[in-house]
Amino acid sequence: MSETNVQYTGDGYQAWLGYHRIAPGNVYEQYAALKAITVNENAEVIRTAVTELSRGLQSMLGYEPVVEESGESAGSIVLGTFGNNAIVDRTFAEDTRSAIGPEGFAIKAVKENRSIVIGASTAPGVLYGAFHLLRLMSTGEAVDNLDVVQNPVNQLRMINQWDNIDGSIERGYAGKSIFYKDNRITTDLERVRDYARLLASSGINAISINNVNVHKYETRFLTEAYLPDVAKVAAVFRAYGVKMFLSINYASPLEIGDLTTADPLDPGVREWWRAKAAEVYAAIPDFGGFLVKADSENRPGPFTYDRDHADGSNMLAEAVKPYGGIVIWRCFVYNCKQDWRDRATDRARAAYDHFKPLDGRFMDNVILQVKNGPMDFQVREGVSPLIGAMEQTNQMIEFQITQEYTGQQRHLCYLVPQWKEVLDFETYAKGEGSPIKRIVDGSLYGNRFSGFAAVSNIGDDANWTGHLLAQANLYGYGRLAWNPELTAEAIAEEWIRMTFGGDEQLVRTIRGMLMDSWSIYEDYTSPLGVGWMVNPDHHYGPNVDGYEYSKWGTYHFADCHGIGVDRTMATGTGYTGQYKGPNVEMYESLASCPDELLLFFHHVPYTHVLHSGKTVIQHIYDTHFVGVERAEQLQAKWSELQGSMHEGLHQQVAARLAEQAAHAKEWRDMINTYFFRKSGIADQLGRKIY
Ligand code: GCV
Repeated sequence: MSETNVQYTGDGYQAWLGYHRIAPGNVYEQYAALKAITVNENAEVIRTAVTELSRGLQSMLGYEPVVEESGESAGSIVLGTFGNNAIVDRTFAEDTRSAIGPEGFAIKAVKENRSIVIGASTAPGVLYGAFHLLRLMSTGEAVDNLDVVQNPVNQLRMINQWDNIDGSIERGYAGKSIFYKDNRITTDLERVRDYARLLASSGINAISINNVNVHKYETRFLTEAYLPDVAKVAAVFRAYGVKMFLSINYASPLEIGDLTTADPLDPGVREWWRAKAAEVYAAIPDFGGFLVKADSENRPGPFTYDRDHADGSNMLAEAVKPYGGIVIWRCFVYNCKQDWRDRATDRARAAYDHFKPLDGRFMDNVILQVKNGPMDFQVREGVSPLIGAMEQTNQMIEFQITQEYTGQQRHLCYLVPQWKEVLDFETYAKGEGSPIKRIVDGSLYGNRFSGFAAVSNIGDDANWTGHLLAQANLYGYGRLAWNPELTAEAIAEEWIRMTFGGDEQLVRTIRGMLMDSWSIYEDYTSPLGVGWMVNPDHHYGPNVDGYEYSKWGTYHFADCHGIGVDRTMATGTGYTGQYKGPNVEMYESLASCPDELLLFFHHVPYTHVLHSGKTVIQHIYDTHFVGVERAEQLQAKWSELQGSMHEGLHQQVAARLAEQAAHAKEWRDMINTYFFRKSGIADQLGRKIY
């Protein structure tokens, strides 16, 4: 083990960029032939690529490559953009070059002189190519035959920070914010730079740096007092090809201006935003645009003035348009004060009901950002029927990397398999062949803007994510946004090899743990898609009736006879009618509704028999017993890995897995007892229910 290899400090700070020292043998000879980096361009992002390559090679091979401007020395990594570097131009034929989009790259190994050439049409493309090469090397792949052409599938690959200026993070489970300290934007940007490295290396190209719930002080980010510091953060991300956005408060003209209204149709308000946009772009010329949560969960918005979301977003879009800016308008809009006892007010319906009628009214630099499910990032829920329902509107999907409802980074829950399921979901929006991934990559309707957004899971904990293995979710999100066709297993494996090295037993074990973890978490928490069952406000831990907005009664409608939310058109809220084609009937009918979503769509007696052959109540008992056993097995599997990684890394995960196993029991006991008492039906296997 190398002394200089920081990965081995055991705190996990280097994450997947630790670049383990490679031992002689196998591919080592190929890698060690690479002694130089040849580059003749000086763009900032290309300089970043050189720094990253030097750093990676030094860590993996133990020597620093020579950086030279020209020359054809053997064993060089040549970097450049098309039309600016003779070697790059010679290496890639015209048809390859024309196949490379703005952020794509080509990599080719030149056997004659054991060189590798990375070519792209832009500097960010070169950086992505450099990270790709480093990924191949740090996962032990051969590089002597490389012939790669890649373009990102999604245009926007964005991270949303929910960080507040006081240093807290809404739904953050890994310490305090790395962006804010003592009510100021941090001036120590080292950690922000390291975050930018992590993001760019996994393919992310955009970030909003403040919470969508914009409070008093963050509203002032748009003023002279803060803009210079905001610009400094933007500069750090710029060097990594990551564009910066800000979340804004819709009431800004009142809060930081001297207007008496924020009415989007008021000429004074429109002028105020135009001037504001000019100020922001003067400070940050490549500013991405605004992210907006309006008229939801008590946030201000156009409803106050009897205007709708199209009026609200278009007014902002007009202001940023001259600069190429965009407005990302969130569709997480529902009435959080609604009475859950009234079965006609179904929160799941809200986004579609609000937005679908507005299709065609949004400017072409507005994107609607829609959560993957209609409720709120539950361990299991239906896919949002709004995605794909608006043919004439730009849309992007929002995932939640931070594990608000999936264990809060104390429990292991690798979310990539869940996201894959959503992306592969057939919507029938334009007939067969309309999966979610084709809607959010813009190809189904030919949208101008589209892509992925996700709520970050990092904080100032040494290992970034609290639970070391939760790093796989951040990495996996970026990789999936780059290419949704990658499998969850392949992404897991890349991440494991880069983070822990290539010991085969270790790779197999951790990959298995990650791949099982979502279903384990689902087993011992809320069953069959019904969701929630968490403690109010902080959302951690079991509380069957506890969700804050269920104060008027249960949200799952469990009584002594049955459980579940009837969302059918025949007898329920009519939500199933928001889907298209065969999906309507699939969810409407008890006979065809998939087991895992049964209670999301139907209210059934506890004795209802699932496709699995079990009754609902027996399924609840069984999964909760099995879930605990499986959580304990995670612990056992991890303990077998002791000695195959730095003890510090091993210990931190062992501690989290112990907490998870203990906590799974609490879930099991609380849920099983509740339903035993409610239903009065005994467990067929006679296990003790506490
Ligand atoms: C940022 C849920 C979360 C809130 C979050 C909100 C949103 O309600 O619990 O913390 O607010 O979603 O996505 O806007």
